[in-house]
Amino acid sequence: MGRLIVVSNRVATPTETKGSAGGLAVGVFGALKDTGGVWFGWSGDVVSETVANAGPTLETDGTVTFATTGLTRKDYDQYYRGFSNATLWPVFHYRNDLARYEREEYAGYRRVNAWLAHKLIKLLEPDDIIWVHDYHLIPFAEALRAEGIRNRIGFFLHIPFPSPQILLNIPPHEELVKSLCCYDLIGFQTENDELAFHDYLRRHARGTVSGDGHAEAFGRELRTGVYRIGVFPDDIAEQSKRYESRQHVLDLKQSLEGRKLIMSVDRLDYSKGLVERFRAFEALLERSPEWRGNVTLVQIAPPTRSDVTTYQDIRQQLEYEAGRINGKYSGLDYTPIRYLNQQYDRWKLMSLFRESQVGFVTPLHDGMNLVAKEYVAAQNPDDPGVLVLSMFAGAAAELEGALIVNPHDSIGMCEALQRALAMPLDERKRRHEIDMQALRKNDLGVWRDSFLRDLRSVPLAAPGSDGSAEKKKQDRRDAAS
Ligand code: ADQ
Repeated sequence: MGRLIVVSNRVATPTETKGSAGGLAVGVFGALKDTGGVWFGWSGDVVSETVANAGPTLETDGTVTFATTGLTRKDYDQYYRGFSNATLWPVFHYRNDLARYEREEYAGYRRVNAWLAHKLIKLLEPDDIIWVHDYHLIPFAEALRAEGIRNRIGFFLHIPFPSPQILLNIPPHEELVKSLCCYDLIGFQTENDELAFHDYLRRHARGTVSGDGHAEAFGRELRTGVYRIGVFPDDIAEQSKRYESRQHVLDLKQSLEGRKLIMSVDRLDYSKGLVERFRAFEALLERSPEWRGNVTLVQIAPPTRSDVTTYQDIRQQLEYEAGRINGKYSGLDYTPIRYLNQQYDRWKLMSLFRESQVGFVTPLHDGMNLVAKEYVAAQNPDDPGVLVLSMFAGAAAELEGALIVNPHDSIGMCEALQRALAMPLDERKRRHEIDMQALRKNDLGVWRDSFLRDLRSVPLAAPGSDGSAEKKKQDRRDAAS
């Protein structure tokens, strides 16, 4: 079996791949260890042109090589901060109102993809399979193909794929989808995302799609599939139990003085619906006076992408909302919302989840949302908390035991909180068991292994072939005759 080459915008360090019980880094690293291979991408550093052009820097751990490169300031601004996070991210999360489009940034995005692909080629062997992750790297396979690479290349999109009417807002939408069609296999988080992609191919690219996920467009044949990313639930359960009596949990418990706890954890991002969530919590205090002074919302939200203007705006808005609501409902010994802009260690988060009565996860749009899955897995099965989950998180399709809400309906969310806070033990246990079964059935290993199995089964383009749909069909006819 050939090696696995993983390509992602950021590469986890060898230490990060070992430090947590269920992170994506651990899942991907597990697959790399099985076959040996390379994890290639940006180091996270902004460097001079000389340093950027010198890389990649190689670090090995057993049979796995971590190959990273820095980006120049211009590349960072155009590829990462610009087109990836100020155009693709908002549009793919249905926020055209927050998106901007600059031709130079798009040109930079394609240039960096081509530059990265060129760097990777030196590390490739003919029977490697290549697994590319996420929206930063849509043109990556096309750039490899342009340099004559014929290996199997798969792509997994971690975020939603928008419906065509939304995607059309990005001026080079056709070029982007054409680039996607250079992959052999494209994986989506949910059926809705896959359908939206098929819809684009049929209606805007004169493509064809067959029931089994085979598609043909822009002269290329490819496969698509749904691969729901998961967690390792039993590892998380074990971790949350192991740390439940640590000092940070005891401190929190003591400070709550018997109040119920609602927990929310997100990156500080406008797609996560934090403002709407704060307002739903406000509605709870407004409409249910019995909960005033008796329930606390802890929102952990470390800032990300803070050099993108829209992220500075959402941060300001949240500070205002938290201050306003706390001003209205605080007492001398009670603060309703504890809003923390900090990154926490995973094991700490899991044990805090276990301590809370409600997990409040209400993104406006989210590819999957692993926090929702982690919250369920971290619960004490004898006294579990209740997950209140947005219908627009990919996880909602799997977690039938959660109370599903519309994040635009603050009264609806408030009613779900009321129900969750008052839910009898029997019902909580039943709902938790349903969700744990779903998490076990489709854990992180299933996600990874099924994607890689499907990628390995894609027919390889014949030597000398240009990999086009026509040539592949001819190869099949030749093989059959
Ligand atoms: P994210 O948008 O980052 O990921 P999510 O899946 O919820 O969203 O979180 C990823 C991880 O970050 C989780 O393991 C979580 O525990 C951790 N995390 C979040 N906030 C944290 C904090 N304050 N401190 C420490 N850790 C924190 C993208 C897509 C999602 C998709 C994932 C995986 O946007 O839709 O589920 O990729 O495919």
